[in-house]
Amino acid sequence: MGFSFQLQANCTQTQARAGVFHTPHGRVETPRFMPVGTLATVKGLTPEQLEQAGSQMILANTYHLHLQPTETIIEAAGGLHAFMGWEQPILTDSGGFQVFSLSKLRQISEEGVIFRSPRDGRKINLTPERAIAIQNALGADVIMAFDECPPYPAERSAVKDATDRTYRWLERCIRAHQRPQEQALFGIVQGGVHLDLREEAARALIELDLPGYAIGGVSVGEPPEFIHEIVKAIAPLLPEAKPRYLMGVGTYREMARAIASGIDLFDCVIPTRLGRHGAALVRGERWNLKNARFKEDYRPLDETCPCAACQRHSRAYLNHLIKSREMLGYILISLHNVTELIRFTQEIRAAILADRFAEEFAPWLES
Ligand code: PRF
Ligand code: ZN
Repeated sequence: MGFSFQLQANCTQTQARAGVFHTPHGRVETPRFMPVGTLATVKGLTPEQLEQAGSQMILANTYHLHLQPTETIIEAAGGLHAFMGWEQPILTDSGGFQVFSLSKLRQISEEGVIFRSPRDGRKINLTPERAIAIQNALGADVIMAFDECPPYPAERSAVKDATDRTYRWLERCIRAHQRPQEQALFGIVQGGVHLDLREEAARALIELDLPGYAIGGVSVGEPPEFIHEIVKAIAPLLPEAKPRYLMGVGTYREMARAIASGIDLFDCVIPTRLGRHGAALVRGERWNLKNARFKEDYRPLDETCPCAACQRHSRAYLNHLIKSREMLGYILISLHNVTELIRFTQEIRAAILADRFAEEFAPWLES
């Protein structure tokens, strides 16, 4: 029952930690990468394959599920877990970020955001109260505050307004939340590239004593050095005994460095997006499987990888499938990519538990 975060080890040379986040649908060992299942499906993968890939918590999106099939349908099915056949932890993003990144014709006010549905042009009003009501109906273990993610670059004054509004919206989210025993509401630190705004936002959020905290508003087009600078300054300010989640980040170097600053959770569409384009993540590199160099390469993609794509098939077979646009090719590469990124964070976790993270991952930690 309920939520708790148990710290298991602290790295002696960095701020990295290993822990276990307990949720009503089971445990999440941290640090850990979470695959993205926007529309209640991690594209191309069955729940069984997700389990084999080592997924513990997966993501879904309020914005997309509200438009289709709607929270009414999902609630009537018994919630997101039952609807999608995934009995392990789920996190839903609030829709704030997706409205800003996906819909044109949006109007932001203190009340919330009005936008046109990209499906049928109908006007939709998303407010902190609506975003929480939808997430309460979806029933994920972790729900996210409704925030405003300012673009990059943006005027400092605009970033300050968005950050302050995000705080006022958070207060409304907390008041609107109907299921705090079953769903943990995480706050989101915004503030763009302005460290003073972010610090102020983090301190105000901490006062609200939420069950977890996220850093949002990064990886929105700014140079990667900004991500590291922001995470290094803000993650250590967040409560040590609560999970820390860096939203929308899932590249090897950015994850390794964020873990070194004390981040526990990540999500990113990269592994499935690349998979759908026939690109595999192999030990930090991206390989386009369409490439003729794989035509007669009968070795597995990565002989150290436990996924079905690597255990049963060859690069030559994957090359053939992708060249023939066979859907199995995209599925196998997505399965490999998700397995690979989760495995990367699992290996980091094992290294932290053995207090060998700084040495073993040194190449990833350099700037
Ligand atoms: N806010 C929310 N979701 C997000 C982000 C954010 O800032 C980002 C930014 N990296 C990804 N997903 N609610
Ligand atoms: Zn593999």
